[in-house]
Formats: sequence, C-alpha cells, structure tokens
Amino acid sequence: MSVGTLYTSPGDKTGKLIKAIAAFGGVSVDVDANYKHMETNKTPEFLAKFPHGKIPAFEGKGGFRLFEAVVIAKYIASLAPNSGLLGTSATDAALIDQWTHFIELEFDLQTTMITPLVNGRIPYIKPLHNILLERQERTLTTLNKHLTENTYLVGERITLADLAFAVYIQRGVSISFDAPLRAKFPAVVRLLETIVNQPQLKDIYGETTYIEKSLQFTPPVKEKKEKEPKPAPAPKEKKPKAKEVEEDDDEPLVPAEPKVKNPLDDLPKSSLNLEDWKRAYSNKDTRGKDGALEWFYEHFDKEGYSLWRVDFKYNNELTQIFMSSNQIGGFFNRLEASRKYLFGSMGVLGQANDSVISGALIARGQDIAPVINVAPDWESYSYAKIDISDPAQKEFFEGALAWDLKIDGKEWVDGKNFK
Ligand SMILES: N[C@@H](CCC(=O)N[C@@H](CS)C(=O)NCC(=O)O)C(=O)O
Repeated sequence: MSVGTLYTSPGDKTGKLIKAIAAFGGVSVDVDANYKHMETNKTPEFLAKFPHGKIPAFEGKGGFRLFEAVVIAKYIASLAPNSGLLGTSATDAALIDQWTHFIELEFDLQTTMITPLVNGRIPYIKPLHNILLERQERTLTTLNKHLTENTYLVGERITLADLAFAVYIQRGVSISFDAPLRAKFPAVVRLLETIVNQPQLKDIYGETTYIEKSLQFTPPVKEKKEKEPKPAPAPKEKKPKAKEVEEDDDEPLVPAEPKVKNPLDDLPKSSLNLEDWKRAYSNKDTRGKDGALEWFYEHFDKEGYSLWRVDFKYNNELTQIFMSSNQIGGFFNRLEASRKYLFGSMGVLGQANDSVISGALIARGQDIAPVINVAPDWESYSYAKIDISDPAQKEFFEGALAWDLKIDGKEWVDGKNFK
C-alpha cells in the first residue's frame, strides 16, 4: 500500500533520491502524474500545502506533509526499518547524516553554481569558478580516501548516504568531475557505478553521462570590425594576431596555435553549399512557394549533411525567457569554430518559468559530435537525428526553421539562428 504521494518532475534530481530510497526499501510511494513543474507548484492549492512552492514535496496518507529532499528521503527510509538505509545504530545514523550533508553542501552546491557560470546564464567570474572547482576537488579527495578504505560510506551495507552520494556525483560527472579527476579519484567512481547499477535502482538513476573535460566558459565572440567606419583601402585588412589576443584581458598572451586541419574537411565534397543555404534562409520566407525550405529540399545532400533535433537537458532550470534566449546565444557563440559546418535554428518555447529550449541543426557529415563539441557545453543538450521521410520529424524540422514550432502545447516565443 502506498504511503503517500510524491510531487516531483523528471528533471528533479533529488526526486530521484526519494524514488531510489522507496525502491531500495520496498516502500510504495505514488508519484503525482499530473504535476507540472512551474505550474502546479505555483497554484494556491499547492502553496497551501507546501508554502515554499518547491519540489520534491511529499504528502502522506494522513495529510502529513514534508518538503526538502533529504528529509523526505529519510522519512521514507524510516518506513523500511529492515532496509538498513538509516543504519542500525545512533552512531551510524549520525554518520549517514554527516556524509549526506557533506556531499550536498560541499560538492553538489558547487555544481549548482558552476552550471550557470559556464553556460553563460550569469556573468562569468573566473576566480569564483576556480574556488568552486577547488572546493569540489577537496571534497573528492576526502571521499576518495574514505572510499579507498571502505566499501560504502557508512558500515558494510548500502545506506541513504550512498544513494544521495550517487545522485550528486552522477550530476557532477556530467559537469565538472571530468576524466582527469576521475582518474585521480577512482574509488568515488567505483561507488557511483556500484549504486547506479543496482538492479532495483538502474531505471531510477538512468544513464550516467561522463564528460571528458570539465565544462568551461567560452566568452562570446567579439563583434567584427564591420560596424566601424572602414579605413582607406589598405593591402591587408586583417589585424595582426597579437592585437586580437590583447583584448582578452583574462587570458595570458599565447602564441597563435598552428592551424590544425579539421577532419570534416576530408569528407567527400557535398553538392549542398552551406553558405548558399544560409543566404537562401536569410533572404527568403521560410515556408511557401520559392521559400527557403523549398530551396533546402531541392539542394539537400543527405550523404554530406545530417539534420538534428537538439533539446536542452535542463529545461526545469530555465526561468526568464530572455535568459533562456541568452543561453542559446551563448551556445551559438561557443560554436563559432564550426561555422563552416553548421547551421542552427533554436528557440525558447513556453513562458517564464515553464519553458524549453529546442531546435534543429544542419551539420556536415553524419555524426554530430565533431561539429558540435567545439562548444564546451555541448553535452548540456541532447541530439537526435531527424529523418525527414518521417512526417512528424519533418514537421519538427520545418517548425524549428520557420520559428513556429510547438512542443507539448508550448509555443515558440523567441529564436536565434546560427548562420
Ligand atoms: N533544498 C531543496 C531544493 C529544491 C529545489 O530547488 N527544487 C526546484 C526543482 S529541482 C524547484 O522546485 N524549483 C521551483 C522554484 O524555484 O520555484 C531540496 O533539496 O528539496
């Protein structure tokens, strides 16, 4: 019999912790299927029950209510006393609290701050980014030492601390706990893998995305000189390299790197000229007779190019529309090095505090990674190949290009192109 109802959304990472505790402890908890994030939690009914208006939130059968993820997790674990999730002694219970709060406050809080810093949602402050990374590394050092000497965080069995650890570290490995750090802290990775692969937890934790390189902030590309009045014609228009670097007061002056040939240049020549497409898209109406889409279908070379649906992975973190729009702008800026190989049309759909970022890309070759991984935050998005012989996928592609795409009733409210 269910012990109550959990309000959470698929993007709510700590809701995952509560589900994991319930599954591991064999406690049945209903998840409110009608909950709509940033909608339900703003209603007077929800706020009357949970005044802070955040998820996860739990309502027991007798009207008992709780918020704060770890607290709900502890309560659910207490309903499964034989599970060992809360330990078997007062000292174990205290140690479980210690590790859980330690990882939440000394590791996950830093992840929460690093994410908007590197993806440009808040102004980038390098010393702050460095402090956050240093703090995480210090925490990982402590965890790794402990986990080199112990199988689990507390005692000889899985406890709530391990399940919370896996939630926070799983998020960390997709943002800042990168390959070099993972090589340094193998015991931390070992416990993460142990937890996320428990048969009853696998579906709850889902796939773990391991990033190679910690996400970095890439400053937007500075506007070219076009806006300035042109000087009298000179034999060379380009400024010397050192001058360009001078403007980056944040970075040390380094000699220009030798030009490396991009493997995408070795692909067989394509009949689709991306520059021509970009011009057609800019100059024509997108839909209709003689429109850009008609041009595209006439010239599309499906061997030389591929079409992709792109979706932001953390839509539940989006708030104001202009900020989501800036997010796309930042992403496009960081894709500058792939301008020759990529066209993009992405937008924000929905309304403030309930929006998604989605769109379509036209990329050189058949693999999206080599085109897109020049942007350090490329893994904040998911990519699915679009097959335009499928009417629904074609409709998506056209909607993204025409900026009239709708997703789950959410309408396109702002868009940007990568041209
Ligand atoms: N300290 C809270 C944080 C909860 C939290 O920030 N929840 C987010 C979703 S992940 C939320 O409900 N945000 C809604 C809002 O900001 O109005 C916990 O651990 O439960």
